[in-house]
Amino acid sequence: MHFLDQAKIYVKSGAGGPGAVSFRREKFVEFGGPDGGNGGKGGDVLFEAAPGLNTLIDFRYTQHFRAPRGKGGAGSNRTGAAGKDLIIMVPVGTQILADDEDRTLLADLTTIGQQVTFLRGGMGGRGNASYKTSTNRAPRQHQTGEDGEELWVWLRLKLLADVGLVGLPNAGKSTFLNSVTNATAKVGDYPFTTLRPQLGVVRHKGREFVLADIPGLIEGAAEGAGVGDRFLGHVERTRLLLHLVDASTDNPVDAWHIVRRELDSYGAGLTDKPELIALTKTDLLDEKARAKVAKALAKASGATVFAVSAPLGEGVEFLLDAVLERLGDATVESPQDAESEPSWSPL
Ligand SMILES: Nc1nc2c(ncn2[C@@H]2O[C@H](COP(=O)(O)OP(=O)(O)OP(=O)(O)O)[C@@H](O)[C@H]2O)c(=O)[nH]1
Ligand SMILES: [Mg+2]
Repeated sequence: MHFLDQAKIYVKSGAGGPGAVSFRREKFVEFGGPDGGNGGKGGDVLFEAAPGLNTLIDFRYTQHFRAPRGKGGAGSNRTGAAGKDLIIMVPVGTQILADDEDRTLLADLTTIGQQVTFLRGGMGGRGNASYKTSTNRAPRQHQTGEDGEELWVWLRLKLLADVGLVGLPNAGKSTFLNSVTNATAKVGDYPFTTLRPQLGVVRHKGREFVLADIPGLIEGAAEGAGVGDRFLGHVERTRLLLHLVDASTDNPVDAWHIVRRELDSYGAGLTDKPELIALTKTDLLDEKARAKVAKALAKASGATVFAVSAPLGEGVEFLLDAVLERLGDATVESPQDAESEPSWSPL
């Protein structure tokens, strides 16, 4: 499936319908008079966070969104029908940004079903009946109806996950995602196997959380090297970064530093997030080499260094325990585990 996390669209709310100019003239009715109704209100433009969407790809094909205008008023004091509101469905985690230099945040859709009224439809114009006064019994005044509002905006999808995997290309991020979730991310022994972020749900010890796998970072990613660093937006809102370092590379400490520098260049508080560090591919090293690498990395980072081997499943449980502990109350109870618990019975 195609993935797109940024799109520019045009939105316009409906104009109000014009007010009517009309007079009541009936053969046997003594008193006529103005009876032009008001125009209907134009449709609003709303955004709604829909479940089951995880890309903005649809916006590559449709970029213009216009809510219908209100209908005009009519004789016999009939108000025009309001234009129907236009609801634009977006994935959860979509931000709506202004098309200005700062990309000002206008709206943020973070929960399923959340709706934001973004542009209001124009008010309907007044019909001539509403201008009737004791001195002006036959007004021909009316209004045309207020214009709708229009705007170009950027949609930016920032996936919502609890934990973000970061590391150099080939660090084993996707392999890890696949080993602890139901995801089937592509794995390959070449850099940049992963080109789009992918989410998976980890179920561990009766709790669950969402893990995000993103493309690898290389030196200079902030300046566009490799596939750049824009996809870091997808880990911006995580509570924890899980930094994977390939234990079998020449210099794991360097690898860790490179990624930390790129996280720092990206900004958005990524380096302030709690980080768990784990060496991967420890099956490729003997015990002595493994201990040496872990020690050097612990010294450089000042943190505990975990070690995993995805094919052997070694160290994975222990690492997940640490992730759960760091996430604390942020995890939710796993519904699957809750169901499998035997139900209580007095017998
Ligand atoms: N021996 C061994 N190989 C591993 C382990 N984890 C990953 N690999 C291999 O390392 C290579 C890269 O793994 P990926 O999971 O694709 O790495 P990645 O970090 O997702 O890479 P990019 O998507 O390119 O950034 C693959 O050939 C994997 O089979 C491990 O624990 N042990
Ligand atoms: Mg990958």
